[in-house]
Amino acid sequence: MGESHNFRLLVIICNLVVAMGALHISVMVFYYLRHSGAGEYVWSKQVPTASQRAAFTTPPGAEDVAVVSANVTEVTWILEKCPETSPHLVGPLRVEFSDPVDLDLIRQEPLLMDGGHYKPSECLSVQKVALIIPFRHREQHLKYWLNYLHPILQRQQLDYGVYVIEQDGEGTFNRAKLMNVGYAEALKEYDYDCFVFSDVDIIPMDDRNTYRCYEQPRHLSVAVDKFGFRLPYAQIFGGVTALSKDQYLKINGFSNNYWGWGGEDDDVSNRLSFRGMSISRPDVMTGKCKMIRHDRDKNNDPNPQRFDRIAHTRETMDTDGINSLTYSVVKVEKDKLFTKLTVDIGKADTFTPTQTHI
Ligand code: UDH
Ligand code: MN
Repeated sequence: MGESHNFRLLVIICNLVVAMGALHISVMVFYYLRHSGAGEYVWSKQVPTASQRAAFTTPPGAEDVAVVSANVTEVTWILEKCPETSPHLVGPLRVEFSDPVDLDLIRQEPLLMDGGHYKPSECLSVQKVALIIPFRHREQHLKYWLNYLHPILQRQQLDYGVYVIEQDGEGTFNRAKLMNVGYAEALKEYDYDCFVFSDVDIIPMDDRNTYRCYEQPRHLSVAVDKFGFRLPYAQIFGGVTALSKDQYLKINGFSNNYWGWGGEDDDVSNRLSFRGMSISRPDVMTGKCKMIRHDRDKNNDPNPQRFDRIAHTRETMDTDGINSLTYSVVKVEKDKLFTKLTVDIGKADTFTPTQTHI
């Protein structure tokens, strides 16, 4: 009698322990989900359906939510779209080029993937942004760019990839053609819907200047220290700009024919107005930027043809652009902080393509 009483007591205690364990786990799961960033979750034991999976690959904007499945646990939840304004922004930033740079510190960000790719885990980015940097012999500038921009882009909750497009050889530099190459190569890797083209030496001084695309093509570097923190002229579209895939294709990308310094940015500005688009900009406080001081580069002297070329954008833009781009990739380097493509873009007029794109 006493023994069976003890046994029943033991069973009750065991059940209690199991019940408390279960309660503990449920509470932990509940709080884990509550605090992992997204607001609302649907908890289910099912793997996603085909249409739910399709929702995940649908371009941002087309769907309100995407379904992400964790295969291991077969748990499905709904990850909400990132908010219009990221809660991580801090506003004005200290940008000093005399400060030491420690890129290994930047490389430690756990969500950063090889090739300079990142996407937030807490929400679904509204756009997939490729950052394209035309480049040659500016190693020190690139270090500053990476040091400042990665943390900013992460605070902006962007799904992004960094592409450094290096012109091979010592021929005359062609900034706009390198940007076309960046567009084409980035799209081979990922379904980007927004392209931010940035000089390697321009750093934003406020993280509210979001490096994404807008209703109209965006000029982001509106108040550069070099120009006294104001726009030098109304139609300027150089430095840092953002175009959605649609906006870029509407203007047939950029001209491939501006060799040497100058004019290619005004040509883009012409293309935009000929296709009925306008330039959008942040306000001058948000749009403050610093440019690293530098001398004129070798093999990038002012292009004497530039005035003549920008006078003829309307006639040339349909046949000179992404639809006529030729180049070949000479080398690919994957760093944790960027993908660097060294490309042969030929030289003015006499180029014989070894690879044709589009
Ligand atoms: N770029 C390179 N390597 C080059 C030339 C240009 O990487 O040899 C890229 C780089 O991303 C740079 C961008 O092209 O930021 C634009 O070139 P830039 O910086 O020369 O253009 P900017 O408008 O004109 O700064 C500077 C003219 C030099 C003025 C010198 C007087 N102090
Ligand atoms: Mn510069």
